[in-house]
Amino acid sequence: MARSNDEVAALFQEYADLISITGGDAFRARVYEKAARAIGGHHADVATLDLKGLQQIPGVGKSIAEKVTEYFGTGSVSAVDELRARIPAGVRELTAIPALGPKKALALYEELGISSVDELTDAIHGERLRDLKGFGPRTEEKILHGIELLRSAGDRVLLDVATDLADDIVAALSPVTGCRRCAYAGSLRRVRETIGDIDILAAAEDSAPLMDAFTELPYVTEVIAHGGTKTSVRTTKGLAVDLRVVPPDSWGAALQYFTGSKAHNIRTRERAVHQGLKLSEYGLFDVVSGEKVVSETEEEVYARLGLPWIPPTLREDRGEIDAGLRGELPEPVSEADIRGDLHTHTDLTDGLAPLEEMAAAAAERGYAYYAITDHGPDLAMQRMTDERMLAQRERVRELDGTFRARGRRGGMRLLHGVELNIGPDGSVDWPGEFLASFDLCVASVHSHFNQGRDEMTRRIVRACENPYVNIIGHPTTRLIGRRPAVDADLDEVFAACARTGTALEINAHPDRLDLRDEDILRARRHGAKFAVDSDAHATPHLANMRYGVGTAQRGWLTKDDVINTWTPTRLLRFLRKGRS
Ligand code: DGT
Ligand code: CA
Ligand code: CA
Ligand code: ZN
Repeated sequence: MARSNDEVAALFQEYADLISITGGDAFRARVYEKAARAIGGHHADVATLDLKGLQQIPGVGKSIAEKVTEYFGTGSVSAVDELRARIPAGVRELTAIPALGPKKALALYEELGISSVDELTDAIHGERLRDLKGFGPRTEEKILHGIELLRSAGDRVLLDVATDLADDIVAALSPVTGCRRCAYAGSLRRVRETIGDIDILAAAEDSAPLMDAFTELPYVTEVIAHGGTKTSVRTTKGLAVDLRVVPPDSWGAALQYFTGSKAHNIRTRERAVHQGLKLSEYGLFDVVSGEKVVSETEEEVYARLGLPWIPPTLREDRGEIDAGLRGELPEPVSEADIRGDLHTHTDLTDGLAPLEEMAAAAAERGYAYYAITDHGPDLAMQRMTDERMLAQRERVRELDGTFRARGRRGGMRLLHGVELNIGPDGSVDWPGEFLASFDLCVASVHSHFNQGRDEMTRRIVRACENPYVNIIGHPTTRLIGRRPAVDADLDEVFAACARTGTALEINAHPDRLDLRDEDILRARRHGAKFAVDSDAHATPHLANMRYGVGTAQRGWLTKDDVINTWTPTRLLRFLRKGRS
């Protein structure tokens, strides 16, 4: 995905927030919010578009297009800067707290002079919010909880932000003179859901040209340390990046070491010690003679320790060493195994692109099948009706098989599905007769997030027991760093999924990654099946699949566990869910 699109999207989102905070026109704020979403989801790099091209993007008029060209011309937008100057940065930080919108943030600043998260915490503990209109004890509790969520995310960034940046850096450093190899390691290579810092590794005889090129990258804002083996910088988004350069014959040992995790490394080092060896980032050495045994490839390092090569996504000390020794490591599902996407939207509801564009982009990815699952009518703001749904179905049937999937014989199969809303009692939008005509139904919780544990458990289990519900969408509804998971007895839900033939979604959106790795491991023990879905609302989102697959790997899933790696015949049998 183009980084410039993300940058401009973030800028307009900020502008929308600033308009709201400064008491500006709510309609105007919404216009910029919409434009931010449309630009973030646009398929072409907005940095390459002229005024006319920009105005082809839905929701982008002349004045917004001009701000985009101003941004790429001068590096900033004066209208945004003006509003920024009127509001202390701390107040904008306040709006990042879940449960605290721009209006409330402004009230706190104007009435109580609060301009930082710390000041807000103090004010709540001092019960100074009580007298403000709209701030009861319940709001206080919610805000404190929101602050906690924000803090637990700490300075970590979401997976897509770090991945985009790391891909760019590797691409920029690889052609540098003398660079023999370059890749990212650390938590990013292990595909953790959030990333503390990016660890780039390069192999070269002489590190100087690489270190210099690294510090000169355009998005580097600060050089924290500049050395011969390691250089650390900070980038525009505040994210820190380490570059380590090792001699080419240490590549494998260094990659193994800096990929981690720390806990996995402690285990591998123990294995080495047992065999009279010492493992470091420079290689595997004989303790007695001090001689280097192996170091060039990761495979060699693991092999000398009596282990098969262990996929980075499994290196968390969750039993991978023992499984490796027993020859029982799973072969993790890979992105190449994925044959289709089973949860996606179009502009019939809250997606940005029409059906034809979404399907064409899916075929471009080489999918054998692809499901359209727009929102059901119970999500009232989407204004879905039976007629609209059936009209979409007709179009899906017409287009079925007409998109040629890249690298495949025959056309891509289009499935017509729906994303149902699991109501507070576990019922869904339509009765069985209507649901029976869909190829598949995803069902998700979109409301009443605060139900008690028993009620929430019963609610989701009841959805599983619905013979037409095939996939539970984003099962815990968490948003990383913003909204906690719902409170439910997940073991009971997982058992119900396994029992009823309902798949659990691994929602690949980097804000969600839901289920998360640990829950996947648990669900797998119950014998449940999974669907790795993008939940795309725009064509570029289809590529988020990689994060879902990484998360599935972290949950030790093989392709047999994931229904959208299956042949169409096997998938369709599963979707019938024992119905006649
Ligand atoms: P992060 O950055 O918090 O998302 O997580 P990591 O895993 O990328 O951690 P980081 O950046 O501190 O270090 C990168 C890798 O380097 C880590 O996964 C394992 C290795 N490493 C770092 N410090 C140590 C250490 O003290 N002992 C061992 N055995 N390995 C270390
Ligand atoms: Ca790291
Ligand atoms: Ca690091
Ligand atoms: Zn959805």
